[in-house]
Amino acid sequence: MPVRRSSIRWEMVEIELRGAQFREAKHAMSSWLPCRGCGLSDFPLGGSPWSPRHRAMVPMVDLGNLPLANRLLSVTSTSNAPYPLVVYYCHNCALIQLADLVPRTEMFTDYVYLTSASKTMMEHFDRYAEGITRRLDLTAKDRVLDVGSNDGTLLKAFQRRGARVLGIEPARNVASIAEAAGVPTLTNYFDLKLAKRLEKVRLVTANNILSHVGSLRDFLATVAHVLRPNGLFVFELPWVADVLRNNSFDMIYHEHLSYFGLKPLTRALREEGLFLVDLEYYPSIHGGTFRGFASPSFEEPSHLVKEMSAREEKEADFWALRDFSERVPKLAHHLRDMLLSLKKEGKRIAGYGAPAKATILLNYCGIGRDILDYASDTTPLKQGKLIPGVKIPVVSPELARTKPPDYYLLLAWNFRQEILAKEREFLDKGGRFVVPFPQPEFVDS
Ligand code: DWN
Repeated sequence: MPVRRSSIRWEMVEIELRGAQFREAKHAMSSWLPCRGCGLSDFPLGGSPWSPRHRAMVPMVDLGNLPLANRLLSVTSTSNAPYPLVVYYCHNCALIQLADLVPRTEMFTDYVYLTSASKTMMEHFDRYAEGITRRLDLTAKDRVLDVGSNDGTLLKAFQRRGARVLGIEPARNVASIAEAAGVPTLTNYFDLKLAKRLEKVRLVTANNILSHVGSLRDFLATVAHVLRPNGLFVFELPWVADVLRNNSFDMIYHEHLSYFGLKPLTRALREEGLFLVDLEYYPSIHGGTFRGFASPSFEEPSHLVKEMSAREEKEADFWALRDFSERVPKLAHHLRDMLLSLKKEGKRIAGYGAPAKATILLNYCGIGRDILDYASDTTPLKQGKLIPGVKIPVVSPELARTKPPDYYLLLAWNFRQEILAKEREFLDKGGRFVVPFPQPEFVDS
């Protein structure tokens, strides 16, 4: 059943944790906001302002208290504060979201995720730039503004096709990687104050950004402000229907404030003067991603917008979320039991990848250093650090190859195809993968 708010009362959480660190973390959070999509916090029952009121936002999935997913620890670090992680459903607009917020400066000032860390994403964003350049017939006169531009991977692809570009990226360390690669980047959050200093553009892109945005409506209004009348807003997001269907609860973490379906998104866009006119769907990107095309002028939405919106009526509604909340703890137990059985047989297990998701999967399931020896990851910014909470060391693939495990737990499961192809030799020598979703399973050669 959906959790009740009372089950996450601060007092109880504190007793559970008894940690000074947690008390500090909790004070840093703000909570109990109205819905991020439609702005409603409660409905009058019966329609009169004097009727009793009913909460629009209901808590549905409680993952407990978990550390910040991307806050990898240095070996000597002691800061590892857990924060409550509870998913809410808005009965008014159907947006699935978090209501307890960690200050964004804690999460995005220094960042460890780089878009260029995988071949899959490099190729995906190259095709993205190609497709949009053709669709809009972009020329050197047009400027592309990418919000949350990370290491500049997408903008670099637009530059190769002759466009002028500007990135906006709040993480200083990541913005400087983009600058060093020749992508002009402002180290800022995207807001109206900043947008008023910018020229109007033909194309605004924001990939995997809307889920991270606290003031969603302000953000969309800012996009509308900066777009030319013939402009387009193009964005990618994991589709919440896929998260629910795949049981991928590890996509839920403090950075991800909203889990978008098309219905609440279309409504929020429309209320800020943007119309969702088209979609593309990429089932193998981040476990299922849609690319939205929103225009400042009204057009009849494409067939795919209508088709996916219709599917979502059942696949991302209150009941789908409730069923998901019941499946998650069962899956977590099952996965841990599978790994414990392997340990009993004397097998060596390591993690493959150290994505943000791994922090949630490992901490929620209770998969610690007694089970995983290390996690191998290609990102130099992550190597030599520890996964928060469980404190599993992250090592380079080169180091991992000197001491390969019998089993890899595929933490970067969204790159299954790329990774299985790359690890042919490990598989051919009898190594196996444990893939956690949609149900834990073994994969061998
Ligand atoms: O929204 C977000 C998404 C888009 O990206 C974020 N808030 C942060 C990030 O999430 P993530 O960390 O879960 O992303 P990835 O892309 O699933 O991370 C994969 C990790 O696995 C990277 O650290 C790179 C690593 N990797 C590897 O070690 N070997 C990846 C591949 C393909 C490999 O072969």
